[in-house]
Amino acid sequence: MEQRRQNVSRRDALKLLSAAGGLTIVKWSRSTFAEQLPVNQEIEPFTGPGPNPHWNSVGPYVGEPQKAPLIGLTDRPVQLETPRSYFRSVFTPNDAFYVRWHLPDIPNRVDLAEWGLKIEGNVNKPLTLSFSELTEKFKPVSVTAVNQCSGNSRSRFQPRVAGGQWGNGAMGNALWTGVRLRELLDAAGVKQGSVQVQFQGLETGPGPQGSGSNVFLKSLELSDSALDEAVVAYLMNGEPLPMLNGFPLRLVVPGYFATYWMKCLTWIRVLATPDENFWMKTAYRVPDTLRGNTTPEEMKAGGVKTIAISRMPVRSFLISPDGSSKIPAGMNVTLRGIAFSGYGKIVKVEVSEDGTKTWREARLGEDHGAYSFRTWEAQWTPKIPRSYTLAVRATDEKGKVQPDEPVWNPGGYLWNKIEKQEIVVGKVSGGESR
Ligand SMILES: Nc1nc2c(c(=O)[nH]1)N[C@H]1C(S)=C(S)[C@@H](COP(=O)(O)O)O[C@H]1N2
Ligand SMILES: [Mo]
Repeated sequence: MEQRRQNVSRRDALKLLSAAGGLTIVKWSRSTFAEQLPVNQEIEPFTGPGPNPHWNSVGPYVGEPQKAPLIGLTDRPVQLETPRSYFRSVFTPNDAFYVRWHLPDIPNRVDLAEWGLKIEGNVNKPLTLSFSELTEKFKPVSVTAVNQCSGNSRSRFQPRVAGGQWGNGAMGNALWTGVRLRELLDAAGVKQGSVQVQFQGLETGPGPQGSGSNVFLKSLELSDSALDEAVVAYLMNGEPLPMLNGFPLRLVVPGYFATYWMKCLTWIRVLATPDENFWMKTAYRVPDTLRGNTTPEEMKAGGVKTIAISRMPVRSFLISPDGSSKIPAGMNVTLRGIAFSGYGKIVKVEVSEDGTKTWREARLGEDHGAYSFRTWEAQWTPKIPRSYTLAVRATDEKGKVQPDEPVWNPGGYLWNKIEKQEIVVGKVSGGESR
């Protein structure tokens, strides 16, 4: 027992204890708490609409409990986008991590003394596990993985589609620590003939008009290999999860879009028949075509076969420079950014300074695992003062490379077109006047 638990450092264990004691109740009143937020010194001032105004969505900075000021998309349910500058670090800080909920009545407190994780349905031995049973009786494991909303970058879709008009900041990367989902399922004993496992969190409230759904439910196939890597996480970057990101427990499905990453996870339900609830049967489905592509015309004509969304296609981003200021000609600039893929390791990142005509390889940063952000950097010394179109594209270990063509589907999912950034190079700084 002692041996097994050494995966979690003493520091982590202490934090957990304080989570179980001091933080058992995370309480707030939305309206008052927001004003009391400490100003985060690391936040950069909004640099205004530069030549590339829409890396992030356009919205006011809002303060929510346990959160740095983030870009507000909607209030009820709360949706917050992470500003570009936070992606300079490979791990996204918990207080800057984006937030997305579907239903308006989200929990604002969880009392761990009363809370328990239920494993039920088509199992031999239904279980209710207390928070300390979860942390003490099961071996802690950690995985670094990107959490990205299926609708990240939806605001790029042409023609526009309904849904949160995210820029690129509905994503984040964290070290998740918790218990293997398979171990929990084994503890309860999945009965023969079971097909799926369903997840439910603590919130309620009316879903979309006419959907008849007042709980958010997501399910995965029991035979899905993604389940082998899934972790039920109680730590995010070594800290208890912020309430808005799913305290005290969330599902982490490395490589999969975040729609399956159930927050405030409280029910794990083994199903003997496929889940046909609104969030599986109607929402979060993509055309069963290459890249999930279709057209408004095909949709109107009907008959587009759809499948439940799953893994995230390969993406990459230039984080700095961000185009908010001119670069003097002849100056050496380090281009920096991130890349990731839900299909595995990033094997190559290339940059272009002529809008995708020619490419050269960037240097990859430290490997934090197949489903993590991978940082990259490249040197660039623009000699001629003019405007440049930088572009970045990544390739994953399956040989999938980002395309320069947009994708379109009615849900606004799976965007992974090559990102471009205008950079203005000005005259040599200082030199000419001396
Ligand atoms: N309980 C619960 N979990 C949820 C959701 C939700 O509405 N309720 N939304 C999912 C979707 S679609 C996304 S994009 C992610 C967002 O995770 P975050 O808010 O921690 O960034 O949570 C997922 N888990
Ligand atoms: Mo999402």
